[in-house]
Amino acid sequence: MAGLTEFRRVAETVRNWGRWGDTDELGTLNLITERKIADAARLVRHGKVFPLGVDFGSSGPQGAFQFRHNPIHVMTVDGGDVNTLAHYGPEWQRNIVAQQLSEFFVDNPFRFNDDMIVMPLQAATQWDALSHVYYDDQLYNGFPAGSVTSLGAYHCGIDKVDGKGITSRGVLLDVVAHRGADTFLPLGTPITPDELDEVARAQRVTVEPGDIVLVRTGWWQRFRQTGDGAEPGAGLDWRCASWLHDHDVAAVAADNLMVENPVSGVDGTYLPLHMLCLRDMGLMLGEYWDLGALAADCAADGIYEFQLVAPPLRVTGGVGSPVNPIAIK
Ligand code: UVW
Repeated sequence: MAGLTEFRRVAETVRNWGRWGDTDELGTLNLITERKIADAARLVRHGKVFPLGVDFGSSGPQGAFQFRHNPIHVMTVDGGDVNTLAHYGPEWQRNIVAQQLSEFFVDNPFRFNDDMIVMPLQAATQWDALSHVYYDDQLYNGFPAGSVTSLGAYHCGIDKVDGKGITSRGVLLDVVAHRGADTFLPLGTPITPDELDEVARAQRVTVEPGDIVLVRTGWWQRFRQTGDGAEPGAGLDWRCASWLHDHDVAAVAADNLMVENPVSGVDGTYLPLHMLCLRDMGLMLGEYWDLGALAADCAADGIYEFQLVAPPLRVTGGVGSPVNPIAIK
């Protein structure tokens, strides 16, 4: 097991601070050029669409940790209110909303339904913004960690990446299929840089600068069977940060809860890959992406590259965002 000294040595080698200027907040999304986006669009040959987002609902993967819960979805108005608010609201409720609704519904055929959702931005399929994780009191590009306040992320928030789309060439690396595992990689053997190269070679696909790499571990399919959101499965070893850096990857996403291996490979710290990717490289992580249907199609036609379109919500100062990514072949 490596120690913090080794971790800090690797951090020096992958750090992209200043690479795109001192005020940059896009990080490796800068590697997605206009040419890259146009080339990615040409990968669409059949018009096959694969939504990679999971359901945002009460049976999602959260619950194991007290600081994250599944989305709470509440109706705030429904057309059935005509039977209550319109007839009883004004008499017994002082609530101005009820009065307004009753005015809508009385002597009027128009009906409507409204709802709201309360949830952590990290509840289900998501992007981690560059401000999600930091160490030594600094965010990506040296911005002070203190610039994330109770008002949100002043630097490196998810709203800062809006100009990039996010869209590029996507490449699927189906590690679970490559290992010949049944449906899921249990915790034990993390995915190494060499293994990523092996999978790419076996799938006859090359990872190129500006790509968004999707890594399939089978975790999401396993969760669908067991409902156990706390089950750890194998993820990327922390040294994959160097692989992502060497290949000039723009972003990486996986079908599991944290992209990286839940057991830290660095003694004395938790989530070293998060720290290297988000804070040192400026490389966003995507979690809980459902890669099952896409993987089946890639296995069938042998084509593991596609156009990927995955824009985050413009949550002002958000340190992450829900997303429903779309792969198109
Ligand atoms: C943390 O890094 C704390 O969470 P996540 O795995 O959701 O990015």
